[in-house]
Amino acid sequence: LGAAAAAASPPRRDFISVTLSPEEAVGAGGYNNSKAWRRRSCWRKWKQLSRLQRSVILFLFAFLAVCGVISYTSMGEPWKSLTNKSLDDQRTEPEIPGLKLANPAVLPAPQKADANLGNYPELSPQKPPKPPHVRRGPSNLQIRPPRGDVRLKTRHDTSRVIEELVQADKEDKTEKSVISWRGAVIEPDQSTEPPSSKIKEPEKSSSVEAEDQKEPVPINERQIAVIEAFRHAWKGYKDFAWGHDELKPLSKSYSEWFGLGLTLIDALDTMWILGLKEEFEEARKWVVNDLVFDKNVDVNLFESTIRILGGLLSTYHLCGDSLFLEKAKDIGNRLMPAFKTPSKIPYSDVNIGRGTAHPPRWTSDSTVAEVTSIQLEFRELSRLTGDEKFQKAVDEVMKHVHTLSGKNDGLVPMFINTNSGQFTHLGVYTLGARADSYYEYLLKQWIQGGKKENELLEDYMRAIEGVKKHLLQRSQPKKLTFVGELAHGHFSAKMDHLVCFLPGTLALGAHNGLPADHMKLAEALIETCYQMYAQVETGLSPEIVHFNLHAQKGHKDVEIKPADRHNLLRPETVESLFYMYRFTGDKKYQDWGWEILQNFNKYTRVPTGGYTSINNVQNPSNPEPRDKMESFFLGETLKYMFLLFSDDIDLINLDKYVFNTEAHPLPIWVPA
Ligand code: DMJ
Repeated sequence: LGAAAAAASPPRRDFISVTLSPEEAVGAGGYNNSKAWRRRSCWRKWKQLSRLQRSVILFLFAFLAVCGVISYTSMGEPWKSLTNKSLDDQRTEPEIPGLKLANPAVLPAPQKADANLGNYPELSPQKPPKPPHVRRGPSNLQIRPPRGDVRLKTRHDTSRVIEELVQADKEDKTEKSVISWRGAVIEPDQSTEPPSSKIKEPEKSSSVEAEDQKEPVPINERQIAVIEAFRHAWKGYKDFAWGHDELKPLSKSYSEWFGLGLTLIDALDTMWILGLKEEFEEARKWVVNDLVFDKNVDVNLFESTIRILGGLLSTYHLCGDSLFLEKAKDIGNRLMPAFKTPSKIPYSDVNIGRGTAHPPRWTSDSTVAEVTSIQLEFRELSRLTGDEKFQKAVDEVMKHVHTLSGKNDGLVPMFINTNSGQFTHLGVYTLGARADSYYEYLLKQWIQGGKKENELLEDYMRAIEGVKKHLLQRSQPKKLTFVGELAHGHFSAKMDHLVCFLPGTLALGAHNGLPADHMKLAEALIETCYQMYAQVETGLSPEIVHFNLHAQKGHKDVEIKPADRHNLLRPETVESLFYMYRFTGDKKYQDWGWEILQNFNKYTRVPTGGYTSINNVQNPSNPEPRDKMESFFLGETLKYMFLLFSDDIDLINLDKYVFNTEAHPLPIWVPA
């Protein structure tokens, strides 16, 4: 075939002829990219080849064609059977070992959402939600003791704890009941592998009807105060920043970050939980009519995952409206280009309109917290859609990070390179910015997946041991236990407010069977986080504190540097107070939260609507408003306040839901 083709080809010429037509001479370089130009150019190049070169090329083409015919014949049968299946059943990507995906896909058929407010009978601003299993009062709020007499001392003990937990989990398999929450019904799948639970169309099952007859837990004065605060914040957003990312309450305008209505999306599930029917409906209409992701805009992968994807997924679960799942799928797909890197460690930024991704301009590193705190959301998206690519991408990141060297007793550096996949800037360890939610998501993924993924638990347990060994210290004079930082062997008594997520996470771990000393540590740390507010003039915490390690006359435990004395309305302490109250029933946690809410009202509330970040928590007469309300104030801070003040453990039951790092509750696949 090759020889025949070669014989048929025209004889080689010894000269090159160049003919420029007017069309070819377009522009300075005489180049235009028209098809005709490209065709002629190819033909000329072909003619310039020697006979031998042409023969080789033709032979290669022939060879490839033969291979193609052979492989078509051998793959014919499976291909035929594939094409007979529905689109949803076609899985061309390899299966993740140990992962059974719902097959066929579990995405519920699109549900027509009602614009009519009357279709949310349980949603009322003045009424509490109707939870499935109403239990009242703190008497039910107890720390569940760790299974067996499990105590953690050494690494060997860590593996023993894991083994014991796995064993206990096996023994603990009991009949799981249907979970319901305001219409969304989830039937936990009894099979052992995630993600395989099936989300059903919102419908009233008989068990839900029975539960509806139970007495609702009335909301209390403090919860009403949270609703009032939310409404005030929402008023500012609605009046001056509607559909934009963040409210600037003083200048009565807005700021854009991604141009995707960030505050509105972040606040959707908060409105649902607070029972703000009208506000929710209005926001939903905006999502229907105005939320468009096909935009030439760069978004941060982590921030848009936790706020937008997380917010849409949790709203879908709470209200059962498939609109939110469709939007979640859309943004999820648009974020996927971030994973196309040499190492599969995602880039920090994605252009969601163009489908391109890139690292920041100055580096090819991503931050460790960012690439390891998108898993809950993408895993859940896989479970709901039946499309495994989302989970596969994020699981790969976790598996890779699990194997990396450069950790210090489970503590991770803050940066990871997207080309090499290795940690960079080694030797610096913090539980604050750039590493924080790595630790949080180890535990929460383990919980989300039904406590079966041992590598996650192993990494979490090791990390907590690392915290105890390297980062814990006590301050003077009050002997507050705090988490400092380690830089190349030097301890620094610096603690970000961000670290205050840790007591809540530790308490959640203890509630899920991890050692009781985790709860002890949580109790000590939440006291410290509270003191970061209580020892400051406005009663509001600064962004960063430094603890005194030596007693000095007239000095408190907490010192604040001028550059660190701002407060961005962050949620972490209130978040941890919520967990502590849920698991202990100790009212002091509610009282601390109440103090904080009052101080937010006193120093950050803007009379014309909205709340503002402030620059100086040490100056009650002028806290220097910054003119910005972060979306997480509505998404997280006020939501955790409302939950903290509630005595209804089924108001987002922590055995059925796990909160993402932006306070968006996602279902636990195999609930406890
Ligand atoms: C939120 O976006 C998330 O809680 C994140 O994990 C940390 N930063 C803010 C709140 O402080």
